[in-house]
Amino acid sequence: MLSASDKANVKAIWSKVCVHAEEYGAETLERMFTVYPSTKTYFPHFDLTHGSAQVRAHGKKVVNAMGEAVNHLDDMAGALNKLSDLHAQKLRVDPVNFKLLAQCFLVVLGVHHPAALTPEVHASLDKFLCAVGVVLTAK
Ligand code: ZNH
Repeated sequence: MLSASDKANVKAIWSKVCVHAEEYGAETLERMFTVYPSTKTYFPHFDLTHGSAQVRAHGKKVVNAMGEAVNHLDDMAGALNKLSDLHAQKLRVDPVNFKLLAQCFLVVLGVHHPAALTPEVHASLDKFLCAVGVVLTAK
């Protein structure tokens, strides 16, 4: 469960993240595909080369979906309901991959916002991303 201070930490750093959804999303995906190549198997239909327009567009969608969760921290399951169906029933993404994506996203935030990513904010974001993963794999 996210505490009140977790929620405040996530909202605060999100104000710096949301304006870079496409850039940070694409960097996150590029790291994930490079560091954990097995994750590429879910995207056989994508051009995964550096700078790919598909990766940029998908990265933006992913970060904006996280933003929806940030806007509904007290009802993430409701906010992500349709996405949860999509991931569980259609895409059938193995839950381990959510941890890998979260890990890469945290690295991207650390690169771009080293001062903002204090240990406390890091911990709150880790809990938040874990909660998003739980919602998207619950079904
Ligand atoms: Zn996912 C899709 C989000 C994770 C895989 N996704 C998607 C989308 C979104 C998302 C928003 C779009 C939808 C529509 O269009 O309707 N994801 C997300 C999030 C997360 C995720 C938020 C976390 C946090 N995914 C994930 C993972 C994976 C995935 C981990 C693996 C690895 N997704 C995916 C796919 C897809 C998606 C494959 C489809 C793509 C296309 O386009 O085809």
